Amino acid sequence: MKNNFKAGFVTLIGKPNVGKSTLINQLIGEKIAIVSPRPQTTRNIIKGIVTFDEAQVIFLDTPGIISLNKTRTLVDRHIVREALKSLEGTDIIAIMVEPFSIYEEDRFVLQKLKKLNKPAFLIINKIDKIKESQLESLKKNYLDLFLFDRIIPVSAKKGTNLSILMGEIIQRLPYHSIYYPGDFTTDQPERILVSELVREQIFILTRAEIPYSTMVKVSQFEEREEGPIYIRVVIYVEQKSQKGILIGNSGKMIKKIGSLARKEIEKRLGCHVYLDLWVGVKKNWRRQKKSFKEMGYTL
Ligand SMILES: Nc1nc2c(ncn2[C@@H]2O[C@H](COP(=O)(O)OP(=O)(O)OP(=O)(O)O)[C@@H](O)[C@H]2O)c(=O)[nH]1
Ligand SMILES: [Mg+2]
Repeated sequence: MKNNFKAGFVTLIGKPNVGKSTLINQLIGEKIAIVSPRPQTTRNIIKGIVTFDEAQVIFLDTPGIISLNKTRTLVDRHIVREALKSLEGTDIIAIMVEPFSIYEEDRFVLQKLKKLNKPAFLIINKIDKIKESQLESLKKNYLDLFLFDRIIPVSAKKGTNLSILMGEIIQRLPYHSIYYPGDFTTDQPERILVSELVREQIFILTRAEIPYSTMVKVSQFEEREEGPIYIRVVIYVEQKSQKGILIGNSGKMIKKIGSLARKEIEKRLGCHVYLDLWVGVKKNWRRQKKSFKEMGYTL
């Protein structure tokens, strides 16, 4: 390894639904983080790793930030606190925003940033949805609020300006030896990837409180000598009434979740999978402290 190698951590933070996970997937070139049109899809901090000849960038995808007094449950509050904490140990902070307006949550994140003395990038995402002329005033308004190192407009979905973004990040990284083996793309074990891909379909297909009330766990993962991998997944909801909704009329909803999730899981694992979905009730898990650990947070 050359001794002018650069390596470091970049935390991607911002309000829910701005496209953080979409960007991470694009930059890594693999789907490691789930994406949905609903806010607060991401629940855990996920590492996405890209390695070049001269640098390694470790991206941290974080759950969307809302101000703490707007969080509705203990679990929501914990998730936001953890996301904010992840700003401390990182080399570069990248705030992602939408190009339409400056929202209350964006200001809340900026306030937190002011307390940390770190290089900060502003990533304006979804520029495919606005006219270029609208960008200049938005950039100026953001610069009035904070002295960003760089402001980079992108479209994570369309891939616009992503190589420019990556170049700027590498330029700003410290000299450091490599952290992870070059072929690593994420720190998530297969079981977690699988449960996340099931959760993604729930976020896409169900409504109202259902996606937020579900916790997904892989209870069995068996590679057999012949035939597909057997994966048993339990989806927990908070109330008995939600169980019926998730299963749907004659099991229609759960079948749909299962077949779409299976396709994504097979793509990710590169082999055939038998996906066995079960639904259980964990009463009011979002209001209990013991849920943090079950969701993968260390206390
Ligand atoms: N038009 C457009 N839509 C985008 C772009 N990037 C992401 N989206 C969409 O925005 C929605 C939210 O994307 P996510 O990547 O899940 O957003 P997130 O910031 O990770 O959201 P949380 O995990 O809830 O904080 C999805 O429907 C994406 O398809 C973009 O560049 N242009
Ligand atoms: Mg996300």
